[in-house]
Amino acid sequence: MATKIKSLFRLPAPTKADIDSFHYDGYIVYPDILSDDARKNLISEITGYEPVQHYLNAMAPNFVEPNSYFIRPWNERKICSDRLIDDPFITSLLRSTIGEDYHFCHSALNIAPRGTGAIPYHQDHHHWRHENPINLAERDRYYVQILYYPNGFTLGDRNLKVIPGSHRVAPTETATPERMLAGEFDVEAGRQLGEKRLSLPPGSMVYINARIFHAVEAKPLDSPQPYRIFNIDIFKEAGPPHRYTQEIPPEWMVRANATRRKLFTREAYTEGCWAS
Ligand SMILES: O=C(O)CCC(=O)C(=O)O
Ligand SMILES: [Fe+2]
Repeated sequence: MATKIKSLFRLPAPTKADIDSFHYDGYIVYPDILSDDARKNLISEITGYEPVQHYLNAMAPNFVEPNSYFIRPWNERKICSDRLIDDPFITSLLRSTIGEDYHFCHSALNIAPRGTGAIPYHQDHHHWRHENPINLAERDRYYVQILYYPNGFTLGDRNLKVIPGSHRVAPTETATPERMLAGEFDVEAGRQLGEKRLSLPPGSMVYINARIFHAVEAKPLDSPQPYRIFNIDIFKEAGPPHRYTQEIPPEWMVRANATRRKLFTREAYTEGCWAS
């Protein structure tokens, strides 16, 4: 009998409405989706990671710091963070949105303390702005970002915001977020494009098509939350490397089962890898 793997998530699989939202809006929001144990373990793994601990200790007690902590790729993953990569819920989400043929691209970790500045509207599909044949051919393939907010965020306090439907606009030089918000691409998108600011409780996740424009607001100096934790896993349809497709640490490969090995078996980004 097959053993049922216990999930870190409260839901077994996405619903039909979730998948529709992914295609129509370009993202799915899952408030408080991590189980209580998973959320607590993820937070303690991240804050217990030595460089993060060092960073947090150095800025205590006020947690006001001009520079946020950022690491990419984030390879020092412990039990819970490691399981995020192919938890049954994540596998189910990826299969039902982009299909079977995908790879793990890379990960990152960010700690944003009070005083962290805003991130302007951007897309994260790293092939779009590179005019060479490989990248042009890749532009319509899926590149999915899974954003985790273990301690959540509130409006006006390092909140994520998105332009729902902006993934439907062809990625040309003229398709800027300013013009989208001014209504110039409503016809192409098939809807009125506008900004949606999110607010999410601890243990939340946002699953996005990296073609949507998204941004992050600043963290005020008087924020009641000392720092916001953000970790991200990125997956891509099988194909050439993206800008940040990471080297897989050899020890990950050694302990990977067959399914995971398939996720990891792809070329990493290296200087010159796009030259044909
Ligand atoms: O910090 C966030 O909430 C999202 C950051 C972001 O846009 C990204 O990592 O691509
Ligand atoms: Fe982004």
